[in-house]
Amino acid sequence: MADNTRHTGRHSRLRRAQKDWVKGNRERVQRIDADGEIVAGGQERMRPKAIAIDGTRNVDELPRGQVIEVESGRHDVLLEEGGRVIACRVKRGASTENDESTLVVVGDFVRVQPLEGERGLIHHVEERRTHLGRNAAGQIGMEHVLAANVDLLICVVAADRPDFRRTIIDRYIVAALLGGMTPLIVLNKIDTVDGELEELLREEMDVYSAIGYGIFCTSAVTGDGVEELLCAIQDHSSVLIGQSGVGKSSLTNVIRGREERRTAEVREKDRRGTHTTISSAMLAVPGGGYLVDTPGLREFGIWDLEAEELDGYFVEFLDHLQSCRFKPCTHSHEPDCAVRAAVDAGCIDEGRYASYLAIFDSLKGVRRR
Ligand SMILES: Nc1nc2c(ncn2[C@@H]2O[C@H](COP(=O)(O)OP(=O)(O)OP(=O)(O)O)[C@@H](O)[C@H]2O)c(=O)[nH]1
Ligand SMILES: [Mg+2]
Ligand SMILES: [Zn+2]
Repeated sequence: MADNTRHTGRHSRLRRAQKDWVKGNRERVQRIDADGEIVAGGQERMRPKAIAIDGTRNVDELPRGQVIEVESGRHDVLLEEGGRVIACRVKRGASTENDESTLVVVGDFVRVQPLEGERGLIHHVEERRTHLGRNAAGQIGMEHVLAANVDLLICVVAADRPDFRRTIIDRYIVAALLGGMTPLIVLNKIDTVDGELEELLREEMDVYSAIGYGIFCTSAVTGDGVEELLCAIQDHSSVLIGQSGVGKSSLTNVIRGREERRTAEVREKDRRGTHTTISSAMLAVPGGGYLVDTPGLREFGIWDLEAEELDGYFVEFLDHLQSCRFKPCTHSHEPDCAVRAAVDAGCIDEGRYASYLAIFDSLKGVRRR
């Protein structure tokens, strides 16, 4: 397992310090006027703000719930008390304990003001224990969070597109570790290949089991490997991630034994999906735990990691890092680099090393020819 404590870049240190400051000064920053609106205290507009729904109550007294489904502006919240699900909107100026990121996502714990007709208003979003985030395209300084408070990240790729880029899996793994989750890798649609190609793909997957990650070769059509996957996720919370058409919703349906999530054929010519799933939904897993099905992604950029810190998120590099001649070493061109020596000696997989270089360059904003 990668050592998450290496995540100590300037940016992250600054954000942590800011968070600590806000926590320590919560009392000072919350002052509520007679209409229940927040009035910034001595420190202007520091977050988290406490919002009162009337002059006397603050968010801590509002019912608490978890967001179990998000679809274009509608957030279904399961209330802790009574177990009701209410359809919520987010209050303008709602407060959050998560800076620079998507305000409300599936899995978030929130404080809501129930309204008539099984509806409600989200006033406050609690700090996320874990999260799956990526770089938000076009939004500088914002993390696009896809799900929160789940333990396992299930990275799905499909065998009917054996051209899947390994860097995709490797990016998901880095994002999982950054967000405090354990990655699992699923090669779905294993029924679509046989013979040598199947062997080659299974070998590719073995690279991940060799470095300690759970791998599952599944078929949502024949049910192959699904029982093993179910055992691994039972009693845990997990989120499925992968490109459109790899079979996330189909797997969700077979795992749950019900055709609840809509699925659709991939395009014949390139086997790409058609972005069928439009909501992120948290669903119960038989025997315990829950699973979040998400819409397929086109791009997945890593958020909030300095290129120089990337090596700490490649678990199999960790034993070698101290032996590089230069410190820091980028493991790309430096002489006497222990990581490159380990690649040459066959101790580190070449594909993983190639992914490291590609991700390193993307974090640096460099394009390798
Ligand atoms: N042969 C085969 N087809 C599969 C398998 N899993 C899914 N499919 C098919 O692949 C297509 C896409 O599956 P979905 O479950 O909709 O894919 P998705 O990942 O949820 O896609 P988005 O919701 O668009 O992100 C459907 O036609 C499924 O029937 C599998 O294991 N084997
Ligand atoms: Mg889907
Ligand atoms: Zn090195």
